[in-house]
Amino acid sequence: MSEQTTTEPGEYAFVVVSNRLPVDRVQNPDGTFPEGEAGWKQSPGGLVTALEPVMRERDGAWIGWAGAPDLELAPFDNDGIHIVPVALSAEDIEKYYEGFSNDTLWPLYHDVISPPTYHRVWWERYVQVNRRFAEEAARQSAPDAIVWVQDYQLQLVPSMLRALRPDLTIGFFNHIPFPAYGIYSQLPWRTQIVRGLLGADVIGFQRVADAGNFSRAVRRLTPFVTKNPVIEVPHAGGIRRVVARAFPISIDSASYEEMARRPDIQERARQIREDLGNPKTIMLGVDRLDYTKGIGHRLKAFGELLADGGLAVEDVTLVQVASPSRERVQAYMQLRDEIELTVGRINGDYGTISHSAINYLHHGYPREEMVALYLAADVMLVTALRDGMNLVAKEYVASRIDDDGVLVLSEFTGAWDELKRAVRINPHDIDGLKDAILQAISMPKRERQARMRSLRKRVRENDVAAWSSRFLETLVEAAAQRTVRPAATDDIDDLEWTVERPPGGFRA
Ligand code: GDG
Repeated sequence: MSEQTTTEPGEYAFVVVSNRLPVDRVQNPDGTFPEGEAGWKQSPGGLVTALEPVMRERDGAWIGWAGAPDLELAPFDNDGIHIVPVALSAEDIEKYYEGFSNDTLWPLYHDVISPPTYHRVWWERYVQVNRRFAEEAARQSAPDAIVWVQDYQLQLVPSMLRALRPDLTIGFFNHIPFPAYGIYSQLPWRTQIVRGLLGADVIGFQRVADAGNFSRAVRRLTPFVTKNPVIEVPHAGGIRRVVARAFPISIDSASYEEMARRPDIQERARQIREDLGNPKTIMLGVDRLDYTKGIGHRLKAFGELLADGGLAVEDVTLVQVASPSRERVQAYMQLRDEIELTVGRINGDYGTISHSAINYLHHGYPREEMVALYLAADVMLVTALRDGMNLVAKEYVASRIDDDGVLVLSEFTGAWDELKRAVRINPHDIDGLKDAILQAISMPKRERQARMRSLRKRVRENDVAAWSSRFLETLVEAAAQRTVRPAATDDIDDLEWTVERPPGGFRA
């Protein structure tokens, strides 16, 4: 990939590129759009909240897909952010999004919990769609602008964009894990993806381990020198420094605290407890219905506790919010069937007329309702088999303004690296998970409070605003020292993107 083509600069000094736009189209219940209204509503994500101030301050644009096929929409302004929709056809969605992003990269990057599917036509479409995003970013960005690319759907954008606009400062953040090389190496396009990412000045990961896995992949697949956290990439006759390190993402913790303090939300939490029959213990799971979240393992442990008398259905209710996700991908359809079969069995076997064991909710809810659920729950179960971060764990902690409640947390989440006062579990160890649930339920109040206070402090100190400032500061610094010295050899450029490190290394 060379730098022959350049694009005329645009006018935005700070550009975010993500698969989805931070706004949702507002629809009437019948699917039509309200006449005379803007028709767009900001989606309530932490990322938007964190970046909004930066966007306003620096003349920001956000490039992404509007979420429905074949929407050819002109750019528009929404709440101070310039929104630039990228159109995706039904075939783009099928091959680039549902296919390569969600059925190849997602399972591969989550340690092949579900087998990844490799299709060359999906890959080709991934390349095409990434190019479209890169071209749009090149068109929108002002001279020397900062561009921040988000997530695994767009891993080729950094190098495509650098080729089009060498003046830009480019950051990339990967929201999901980056797997160990033994797993990553399955990917037929492993070198191209690494090469795509290395177009950035800073590549951010959730965990130190993810950044380490990426650097090891670079060492195996390219001849580039890595000096943690810097990777030296030959470029235009010199060396370009790329920083690859961890920036654990977080939530807008103040907004969760604020919601938790609202009397109407506290009242709703009381109402939820009452509607559930005021059991001694309410346990809660909140997840997108995804096979990485370990919902089946959680249900198995809970079902066994009811079966062996460790728990009684009169005393404990599990509320499981499983919000609909990727419903057109085969593995997700199958997962839904499995989970719903298990829930039905457990409720059939252990429920009574007045008590269901599991309150299973296959819906999305407003954020206020989620906070009421967090406040109502004595025990929060986060049993992911692999998770980049897991924001739900942080949201639960931030909402517990009463310093009460117990977080049971899988060690395979990024959140575990920070939230060490949670009750740690290995979700594959069902007996261990059962013990942890019993420990959480019977934990004395003093211990619950001590743990929750420390967890809350941690989440408050590293909120999403701190996360984005740290990333952007690193990005600006890295860009300032981008080219540090001439390359040691003239021919290294030829090696740049074409050669994988042979077994035993380049200089064996
Ligand atoms: C990816 C990575 C990483 C869920 N149901 C409802 C609802 N949610 C909200 C939660 C939370 C978010 O969705 C889910 O975030 P997670 O972090 O738990 O998981 P992923 O969706 O898999 O996110 C993950 C994250 O990116 C950020 O980098 O942490 O590892 O996989 O905010 O509250 N929100 C509402 N109603 C629902 O029904 N309002």
